[in-house]
Amino acid sequence: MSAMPISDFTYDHPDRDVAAFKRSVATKLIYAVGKDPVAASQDDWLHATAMAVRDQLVERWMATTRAQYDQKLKRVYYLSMEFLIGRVFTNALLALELQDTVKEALADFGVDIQALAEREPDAALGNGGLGRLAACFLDSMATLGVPGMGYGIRYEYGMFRQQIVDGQQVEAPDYWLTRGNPWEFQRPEVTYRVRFGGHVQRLEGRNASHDAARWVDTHDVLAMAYDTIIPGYGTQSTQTLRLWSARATEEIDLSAFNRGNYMEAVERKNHSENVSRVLYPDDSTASGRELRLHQEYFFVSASMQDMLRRHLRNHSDFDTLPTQISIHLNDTHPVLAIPELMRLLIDDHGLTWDTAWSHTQKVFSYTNHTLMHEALETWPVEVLGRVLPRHLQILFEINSRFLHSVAQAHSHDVELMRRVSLIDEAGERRVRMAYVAVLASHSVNGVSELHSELMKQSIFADFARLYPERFNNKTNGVTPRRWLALANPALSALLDSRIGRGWRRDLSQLEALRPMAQQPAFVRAFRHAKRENKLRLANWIEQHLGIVVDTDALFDVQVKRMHEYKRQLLNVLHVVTRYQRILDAPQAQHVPRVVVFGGKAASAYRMAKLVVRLINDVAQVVNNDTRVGPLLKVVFVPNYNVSLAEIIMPAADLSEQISTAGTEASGTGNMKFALNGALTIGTLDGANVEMRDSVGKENFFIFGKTTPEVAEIRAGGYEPRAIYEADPALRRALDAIRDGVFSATEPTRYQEIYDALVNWGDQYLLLADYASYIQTQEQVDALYRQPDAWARMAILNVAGMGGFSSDRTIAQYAHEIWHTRPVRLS
Ligand code: 26V
Repeated sequence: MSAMPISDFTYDHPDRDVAAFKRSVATKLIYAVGKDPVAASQDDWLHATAMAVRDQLVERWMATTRAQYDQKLKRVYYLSMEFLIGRVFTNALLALELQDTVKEALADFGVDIQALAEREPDAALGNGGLGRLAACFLDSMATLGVPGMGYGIRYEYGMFRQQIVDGQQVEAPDYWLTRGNPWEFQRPEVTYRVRFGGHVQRLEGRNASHDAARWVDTHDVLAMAYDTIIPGYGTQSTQTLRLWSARATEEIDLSAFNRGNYMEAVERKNHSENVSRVLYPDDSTASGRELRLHQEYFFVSASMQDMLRRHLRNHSDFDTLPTQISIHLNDTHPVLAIPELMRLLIDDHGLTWDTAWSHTQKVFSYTNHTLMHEALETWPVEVLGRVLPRHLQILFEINSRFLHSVAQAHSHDVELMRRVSLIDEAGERRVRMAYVAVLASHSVNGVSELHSELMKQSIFADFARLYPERFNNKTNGVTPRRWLALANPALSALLDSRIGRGWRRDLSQLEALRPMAQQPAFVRAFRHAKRENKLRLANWIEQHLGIVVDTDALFDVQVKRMHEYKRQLLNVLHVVTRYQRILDAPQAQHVPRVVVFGGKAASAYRMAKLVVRLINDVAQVVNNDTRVGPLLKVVFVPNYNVSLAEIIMPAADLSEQISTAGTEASGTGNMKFALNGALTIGTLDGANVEMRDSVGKENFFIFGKTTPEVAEIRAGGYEPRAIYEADPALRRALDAIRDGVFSATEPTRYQEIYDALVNWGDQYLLLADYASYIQTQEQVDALYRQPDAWARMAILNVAGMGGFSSDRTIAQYAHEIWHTRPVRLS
């Protein structure tokens, strides 16, 4: 390392004026991209501009890192299998307040900034809510100056691209790195060895610590770091996202090579590097595939080694570990970090079991993101024992000590011990990863008030009795930078002109809008902004899908992953009912609607895929029925992702948040819609409950059974067929779907959907909520007939959403769980 102080170091400091920026882009284009400007493509320009913008972030990044060291701050490590970042370019410009400068600089080169921005591929390293939350959290941690780092996997293939072919979902790979990623810094010198397989030897002899063991004969993979700078807004402070990429330990296996088997040698290399190849595209079922286990351990082991190395650079031992670091588990996917820390401290650094365990419990905290049984991770003991024998041993030891303490405290209550054991002994023995997380963490939180309560009553009931002080709630939030300032320039400009620009860093300032709901001029301007956003979406729909929609119609939107519990099918039932009512009375005064759907189905989730097909089939029939005309249009937006969300959310009039009460942990799309001035039609589920309380129940369309009612109905022998038979409108809609009205070439295509609801128990209670949903949709129509009243209500929604910033969420994590202080930058 150079001993030269930074002040003596000379380099070309990037200036921020247009002329300097032009010079910087031109230099990048020629020397880094290696392109003659006359031959440069849009992508070349994008690459050069991105690198010029990145330069502007680097000084902030280094200053932040330096200040964190100097101030000896406790660091937060956020471990997540997913970071659904989306596009980086426009967000970086926003953070640097360089939007106008870069626009002008590029215009001088004859390059259109917006066209460039739209060429950037999304960094789609996540499935849905959980991954996007991690991205919003990094943004807020950067903005608030929380010291630390996000750790994850640098997947080569992100979330699959969804194509709709003949109305059906077809998955295509998302190779997002084709043209290179200008935002990342490869760090070949930050590489760790991650071990798999092998077996464990107990240590004998006088020097051996009683607890330590030796893990030998392993197959190893290297983890190489790639760093991305996450800029804070309105501050010099930044965050780091460190993603691990798998590399083979030797470039090729020389022994195989020498035997002349070149192909085998290359295959082995590929095999190792497969670990970080692809994101598992399923946010609903824990499928238990072995590659997934390899991924989980791979990134967790590299991250733990990295943290301990950093700690030992500044501290002589591990006594200070609990006051210096905090490790947060984003769901159970990184739970192997727990036995990995134990292993490193005991086997590699010679700590005793008790000291290692005490440190472990102090540093870890855990967030649960779902109560859905099929999404809860468990790993077969057999698989863990084969892939990670030492970790299985450690997990057994943790369990045995834990069960011993339970036995002592609860007079050998065997039933209780069986229930809380980290090992599920029923059938094939499995490790319950969520229980490991709860046992080893000092804090366990849910993501909305309702979810955090249900968590204590259901999956963690026994643990909540054993360790009540661990459990708490941290209601989710979303970053106002991306989800308002970037996505909605029209509304942002209006807000700036009336309440100033401070809301970007303090979203509670939206409260100041409340009185403006009564000012006709403001209401007019607000409606104008909404219209602009609707026009933008309408243009997108016409250009990409060839469907012409009326921008005066009510834009009714449901975008999220396709899942039965989210009940896109209930929405379809409303659409069909509406269609039938229009056919009954084509001349009546119907409120025109555009119903927009978007979302990916897990590739093996048959029912979800069938619903995608049904939506597309319904769209086909309704949109081409001349009797309906502009009164009803149905649009399925293919390949819903972060960048499409940025166009869709601001254009919505109505946000559909209609999951069965008690099933959606929080939702975050619900927040993005309301923040952008949509009204919500929703159940009392997840964060909808708190949103309604914040914006006022008179400004929120709640319908359907509550969580206790749902439980009661399920307990009391639910009979969906009786509801079907008693409700003519429902019956008519379901019969049409069953009889092939929307699938004339194959009339039985949707028999299964009908059966699932009417004959097989309607697991998510669509029929129980149908009547209430339809009735509430009628109230929505009635309000939409009074545009000013609608707009006033929408304004009150925006005004009430200040509490749902991820800045608020992160501030709570920082104060109440991590106990960190923000970095100070001069
Ligand atoms: C599970 C699995 C199983 C193995 C394959 C890959 C994979 C990926 C993700 C998951 C867990 C998904 C849990 C999840 O996304 N929960 C959502 O978290 C959001 C943020 O807290 C919350 O707003 C949503 O309500 C909740 O569904």
